[in-house]
Amino acid sequence: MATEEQSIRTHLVQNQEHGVLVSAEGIGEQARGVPRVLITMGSDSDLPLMMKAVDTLRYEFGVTCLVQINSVHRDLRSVVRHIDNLPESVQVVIACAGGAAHLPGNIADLRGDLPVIGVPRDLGALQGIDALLSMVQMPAGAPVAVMAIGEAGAVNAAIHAAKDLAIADPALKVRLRAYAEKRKQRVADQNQTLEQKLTNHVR
Ligand code: RP5
Repeated sequence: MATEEQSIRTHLVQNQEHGVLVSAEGIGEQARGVPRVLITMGSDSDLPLMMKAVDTLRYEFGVTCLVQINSVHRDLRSVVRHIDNLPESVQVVIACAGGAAHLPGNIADLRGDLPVIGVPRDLGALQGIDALLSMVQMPAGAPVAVMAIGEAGAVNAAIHAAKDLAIADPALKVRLRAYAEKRKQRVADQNQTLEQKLTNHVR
């Protein structure tokens, strides 16, 4: 296993065409582990949004990712090459795009063996409605699990990917439960300060 991990890492670090490795420890050579999730997007203009998914996976769940730009409208052939040659360790794909967002659906067709989660970007005249509908209306046979438009979608894509991995990873299940507990705590905290907020309210 150590040798297999080493060969995946060496391949990725030496060949940026295959994406950039990201983990809680760092980026590229500083990253640790093998990538379990591919986070891909049509343009690096999608990156600020998709950092929500990257950071949720690496910091909340300790999942190492491969991050890669793939444009089906600007360089379709390289998308096919990349997606056909993903490291074996990648078990889930998160794909973001805005506008006529064909990337997740195309990946779902190319990789019948991997779950694909789509994140529609809030962009342009239609503010993500176009991307949402492009992703969600897949024909039977090539499903894309489509998240909400924008930031909530990017975070939820990471949680969904962690849940997919947790099916065969009890330690990840523990981290998912801890994450859910933190959300509950937020409600309890808000109730604690509620009386003060009501008192401060000026009519
Ligand atoms: C899509 O077009 C990308 O995913 C991005 O959301 C959008 C705009 O791309 P840029 O023009 O900013 O590169 O394919």
